[in-house]
Amino acid sequence: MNNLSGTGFHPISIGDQEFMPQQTTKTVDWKALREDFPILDQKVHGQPLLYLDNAATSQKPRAVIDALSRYYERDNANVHRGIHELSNRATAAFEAARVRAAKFLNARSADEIIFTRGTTEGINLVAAAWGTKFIKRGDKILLTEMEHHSNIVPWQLLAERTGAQLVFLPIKGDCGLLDLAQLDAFLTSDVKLLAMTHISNSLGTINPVAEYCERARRRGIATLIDAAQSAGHRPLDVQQIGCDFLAFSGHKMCGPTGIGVLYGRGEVLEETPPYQGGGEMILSVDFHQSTWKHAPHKFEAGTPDISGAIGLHAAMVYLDGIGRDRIAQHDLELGAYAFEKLAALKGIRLFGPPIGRAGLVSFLLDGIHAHDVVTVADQRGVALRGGHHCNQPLMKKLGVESTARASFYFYNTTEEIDRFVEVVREIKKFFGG
Ligand code: 7TS
Repeated sequence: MNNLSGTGFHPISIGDQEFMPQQTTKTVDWKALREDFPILDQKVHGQPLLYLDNAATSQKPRAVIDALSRYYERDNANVHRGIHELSNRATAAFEAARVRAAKFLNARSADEIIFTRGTTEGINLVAAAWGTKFIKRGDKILLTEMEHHSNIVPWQLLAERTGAQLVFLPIKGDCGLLDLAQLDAFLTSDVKLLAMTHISNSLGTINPVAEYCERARRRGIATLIDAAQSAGHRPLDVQQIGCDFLAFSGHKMCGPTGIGVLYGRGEVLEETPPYQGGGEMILSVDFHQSTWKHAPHKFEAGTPDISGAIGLHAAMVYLDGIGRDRIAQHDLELGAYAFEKLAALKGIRLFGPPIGRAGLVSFLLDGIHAHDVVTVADQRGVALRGGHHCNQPLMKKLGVESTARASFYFYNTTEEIDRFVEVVREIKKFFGG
């Protein structure tokens, strides 16, 4: 189904079978992989593009772009409805993506995979459907201080509706680590849910989520993992993590925008009511009442993002062709390299852990606004991000309004980080620092 072209490590698909090419070397030629990403080969403001905004969204390899155009050129039809050839093809491809997502997460069944628009919708689905049934007045929802707005605001809305209360696990200073030793004290009997991020998009902290889930589970507390920043960056195994829910976005891991996955443990999904009502999710409809399909279809009302799921399938195959363990190692190396190079500069404040960090760095230059850093960097062809990164409460805790952030993916190289650090040096000079 996915005839992947380009360089690097690619599984070859024949029919719906995947074959991994024999890898003769343990190392990946990261530079060669860049050729799979047409967008990287361009100039911005007269300089070669240096794309360091991968935490916001990643670039797309040819394999994903081709899967999308192939679908629209040959197979486009609505799913689960027709009995004509194109509809059957579209349905088979859409459901094959679900099976592949289950394999990607090591879920027990494809029925545990719900297609969403992304992480944000996945978390909103849990808050609206599961939360409305299971969270009551006086219950507590435990979050952390490093959560993205999409793992705060849905719980605030739920708390407003139900009279529940939000509690936040604190982070320690600029190094941005949680204290696992503190967790037990927070897991009181009124806590019904622990919802936390795997990797912080501002700090680069990697949380040991399996240990958090294990302690919560021992007390009968439900768990949700925000895997927006981790799904495309490291192997994920929902059974090993032991969570009830896990959400991620396709667009941050080489897939298209508009598609994401919510994993829900089978038993939990069965007792969770529907999210939205409409076509596709029902067994039967009468004028005054309806019955629902089983999970996952009861959570997927309306025409889904069919091409998005197909593009996401190609992205998962592509990433596993490289090896998510290798990508994680490359992330660690790039993160450590960038942190060390920046730490050697004077007048810079760095956020997040010095070691064991994800492939991103957040920083502030003394006396220079993060937006000015990003604007000048852009003039030199370097795409950074400046702002609160949808982490306003975290920024408040750190005592800042914003940070500048460089976030890497596997197609970034240490040479690019050298160029980025050189640009940061120039910016300091430009502003008289
Ligand atoms: N959770 C985390 C940890 C994130 O980093 C993001 C997006 C989301 C949830 C939401 O993902 P979405 O795909 O549903 O929007 N983070 C960022 C970022 O750091 N810069 O832009 C978006």
